[in-house]
Amino acid sequence: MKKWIFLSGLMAGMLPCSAQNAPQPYGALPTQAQLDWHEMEMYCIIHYSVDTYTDREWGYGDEDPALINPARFDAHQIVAAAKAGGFKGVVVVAKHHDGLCLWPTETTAHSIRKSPWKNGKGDMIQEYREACDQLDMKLGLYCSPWDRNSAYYGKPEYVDLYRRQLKELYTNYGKLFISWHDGANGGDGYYGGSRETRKIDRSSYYGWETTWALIRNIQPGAAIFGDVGPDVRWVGNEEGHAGETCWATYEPQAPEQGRLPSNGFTKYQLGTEGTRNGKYWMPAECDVSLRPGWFYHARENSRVKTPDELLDLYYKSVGRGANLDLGLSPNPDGQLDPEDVASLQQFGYVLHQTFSKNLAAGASLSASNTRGNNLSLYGPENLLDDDRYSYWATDDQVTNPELTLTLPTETTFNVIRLRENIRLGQRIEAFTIEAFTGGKWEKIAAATSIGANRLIRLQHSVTASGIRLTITQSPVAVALSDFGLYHEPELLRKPVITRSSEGKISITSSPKGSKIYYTLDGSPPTPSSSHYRTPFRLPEGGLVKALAVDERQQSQTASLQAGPVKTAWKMVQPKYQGKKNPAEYAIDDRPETFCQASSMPSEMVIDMGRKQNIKAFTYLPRQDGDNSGTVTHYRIETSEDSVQWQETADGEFSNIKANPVEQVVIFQKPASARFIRFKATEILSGSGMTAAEIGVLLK
Ligand code: FUL
Repeated sequence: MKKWIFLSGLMAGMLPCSAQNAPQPYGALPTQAQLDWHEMEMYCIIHYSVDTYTDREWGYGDEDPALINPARFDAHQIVAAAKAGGFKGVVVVAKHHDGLCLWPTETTAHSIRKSPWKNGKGDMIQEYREACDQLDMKLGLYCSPWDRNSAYYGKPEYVDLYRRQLKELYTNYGKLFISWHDGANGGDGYYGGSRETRKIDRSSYYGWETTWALIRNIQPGAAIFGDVGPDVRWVGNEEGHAGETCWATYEPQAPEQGRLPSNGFTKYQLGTEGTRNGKYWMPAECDVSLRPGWFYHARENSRVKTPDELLDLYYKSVGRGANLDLGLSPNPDGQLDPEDVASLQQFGYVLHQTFSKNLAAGASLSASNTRGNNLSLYGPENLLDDDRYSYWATDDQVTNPELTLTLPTETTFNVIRLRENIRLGQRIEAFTIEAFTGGKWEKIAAATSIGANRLIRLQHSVTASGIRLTITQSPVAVALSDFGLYHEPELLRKPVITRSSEGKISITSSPKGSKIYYTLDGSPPTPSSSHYRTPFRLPEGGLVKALAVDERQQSQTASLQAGPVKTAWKMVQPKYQGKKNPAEYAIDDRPETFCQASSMPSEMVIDMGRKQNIKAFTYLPRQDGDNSGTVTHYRIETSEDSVQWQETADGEFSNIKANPVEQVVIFQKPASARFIRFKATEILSGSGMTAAEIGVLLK
């Protein structure tokens, strides 16, 4: 019986529709490479290169390849950690914007051949290939189109060189699941020594149509990712979440209407939802790093995302029909830090615990309609097998069917999963779920867009003996392939540490009732550390680490690096910048407000009230989703008396447009200062700089 259902389900998806009276496919449809990509659900992206040693997010292009000499580079350790997290493959950054090639390329001298690692005979991409093969993981590659090293960048020769790099990578390292193309383009760089700014027209310069044809020719099974596809689109943020409603179809906005979209062109108008009935099947990838930045920075060691943060992102990406692409950042030794590995492992463990058992298995199913009354081919039993393409279908005119599951016993669950047979397109628009609990039917959930996957994570567990699914909106007959009920074990969350503007530290934990322990000296907290009972004052700031413990579990450690209180701080200059976003908003300790200067160059001078020993400066860009006025290049000066000034730091806030997290500038040596001047030498757009919060860290 099982076998027959499997075969017939497969045939229904593959044979000419009329032969099996199968529903007509609806709208844009996925290719085989896209179907394979959907089935992966999660993979990692690995950033390791010169930035790992220079402590930057984007290299300038003049870095010495000799910087790369890891003592213990171990592709196996990195890929194994991804596998333990439940990820199905890795995308390796073979060349980032700095231009250094991690494989022995013939196209440029700026490569791993110039590094002392393995006497210039090493090949990191080959080592990842071997690790993936050993661990049964898939491999994908990212070769940055923007190259701040190449003298040819911006000229036609570079496009040819870039294609030769892809040819080498896609010919010599076996089968790839994805060809990953970043959308960051042009700007200042080394460019063979000319050290200038080069701008390109992102819609025409790269000749993407030709490059895609080349990729399809060498790697026909690889999905091509770019900001705007063509196979997989960027979700529009680097925070790892898709829209609550998320369509796998997409239609780019003008001026690309009517022709194939090109990578990078509409990057910041992407939005997280896609386009209902869009012309192309172009599902979203949600990329986000396990750490705040994509590359390893020791200062971010206490901010590795915890398993519960990863779970939250999982439900907001994979749970909305998108894929999750999690950034991993090997350290200068060439491996992942133990904290990163531990977080991946626990995340993988909880996923496994949750999804290895479908609690709906064994239920008896009854549908208000089954296509042609053909139960063996289109009956609801197909929802409970492991085949993503066998499905329950209704007659053409039945678009609001109901399905009732009677569970063998009262069952407790907190996650619901639905999937459509996407070989027939994305059809269902909305549905509701009721549970038979306490002797009556109760609505427990309602959601939109299903597609490849829809997960509903309930706030509280529900115990029920029956479940009713009602499709409330669908333009055509339904073709649903999976229905699952799961129980996610409850994790003791890491505590939340906050600091009030008066310098009071509060720590809370969830679920409530656990005990909290903390340290203030940077050491990891344990149950013998100080026991937190009530908020305490920490006016000078510092590093707070906390841990929650209950009778069953111990949480991950939470950390907060707090600066000194700003109650005595004064904005010396500018005095006032309009009613709406005054300069003082940059020092009000409220990240939701931001100041906005009216012209460039913009600078602010802050009086911190007294002399202090400052080790770092922090800048939080505006957090309202608009990036106008965000500072990309800065200069910081400090002074004890506001007469004599010293230049303390200058540089670039790389990748701040796509990833607007707090930026920390650590000074070469601590500065004794009462006054600080922050000057924006370049901003993203708009007339003057914006800042949500400016701060310092004390020695
Ligand atoms: C971005 C790049 O600019 C970042 O450096 C990183 O590689 C990320 C995955 O894509 O757009």
